[in-house]
Amino acid sequence: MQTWASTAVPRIPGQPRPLRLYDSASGSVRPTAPGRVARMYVCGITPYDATHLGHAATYLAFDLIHRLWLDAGHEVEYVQNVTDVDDPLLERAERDQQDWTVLAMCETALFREDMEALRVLPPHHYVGAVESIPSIAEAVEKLLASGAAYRIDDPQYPDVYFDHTATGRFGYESNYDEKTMLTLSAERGGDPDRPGKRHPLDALLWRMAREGEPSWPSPLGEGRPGWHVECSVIALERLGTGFDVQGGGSDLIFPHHEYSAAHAEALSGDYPFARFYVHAGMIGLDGEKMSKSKGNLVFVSKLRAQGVEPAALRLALFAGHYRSDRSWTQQLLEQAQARLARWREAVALPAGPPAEDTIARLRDRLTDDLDTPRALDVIDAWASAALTRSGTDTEAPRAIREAVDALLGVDL
Ligand code: 5CA
Ligand code: ZN
Repeated sequence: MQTWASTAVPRIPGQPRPLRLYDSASGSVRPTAPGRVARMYVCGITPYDATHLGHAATYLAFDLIHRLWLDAGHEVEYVQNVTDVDDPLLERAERDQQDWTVLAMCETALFREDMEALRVLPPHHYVGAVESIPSIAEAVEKLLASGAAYRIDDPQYPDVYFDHTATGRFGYESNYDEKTMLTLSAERGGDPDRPGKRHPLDALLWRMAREGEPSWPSPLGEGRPGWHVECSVIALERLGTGFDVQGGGSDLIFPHHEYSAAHAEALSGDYPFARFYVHAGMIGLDGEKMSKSKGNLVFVSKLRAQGVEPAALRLALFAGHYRSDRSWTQQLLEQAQARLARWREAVALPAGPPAEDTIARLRDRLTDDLDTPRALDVIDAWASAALTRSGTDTEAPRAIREAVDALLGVDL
């Protein structure tokens, strides 16, 4: 699929730091240790509605990882998918009497525009589920052949399911107990109670064609793929196993990332699928998670149309830690706009305090599990000092502007 346009990232002086991140599987903050090429997969959107601030916050968190690896001298190979066929998309198209392919195309185009406006560095491979169907069907055949998958006991729809015990490691990514897994599975697109499965935790790999649903011919029989295997196959094909970061929002910890890892590990015989499983907290509005199903959404495109600067959205979302669940408020936006104005005023001065220490501290805080609230404080302190005319370094304003651009993606 077509991706979106990139912005240039300035190189900044000084000593980069290794990036430390919280990994859901080990439950600890550890240093990432990519090779020359850092490899990242971030789960993309299901394009049935416009990009809301929750999506934006999640992709901005992974944009920081991208930028910090670039700063540390790595090349970054970044893959993102688009779930351009799945139940929620088909249900929305049906509700609105719209062609599901047109809905997916329009919402994906709007997402690209929003990401570009937010200066999110684009993935190198932007891959749709539909275009991946032949590879997914091949992978499901392989899982059937190895005994990691089976046909459900249902003569009308003999769908293919994954035996969740196939790798012997199921549960290592989320660390949830079985009761929690069953509850979350029922809430998040799974079907624990479907009759004919060997175990309630076995997950759908291939859904045989139903009347009125899109389907594709395959050696498995006409049908369409399950959700988790889409990401396993797209990631394995582009990045192989043992890549550095698998990412998404915390609602993907289970079931999605648990099954994506299990499917991929059963397919490849290799472990781990990803070295880090990184999850961003949920953005809410008025105390509830912002989600398409609840309809309490604040759209990036609407804010942009109202004249809100994407740079202010970045600063507003970075004012909280990426892992914490947090609420969007008008006040958060106003504080970010004021901060942006202050920073701009400071970097427009002919001189300021030296930038080296500030840049070193900015790196320290960002590489400490993306501690953006404390990173913003560092720039606030420099800006305050500059605005009280306490510095004489004529190079400093440009150096700060470039560091804020490279590491935070904020254009001053
Ligand atoms: N297509 C799948 C992933 S393969 C999917 O979850 N799509 S999505 O459109 O529902 O979500 C896209 C990304 O935004 C996911 O990483 C999801 O975890 C994240 N996300 C969704 N809602 C929120 C929210 N309220 N706050 C933060 N992130 C969110
Ligand atoms: Zn995914």
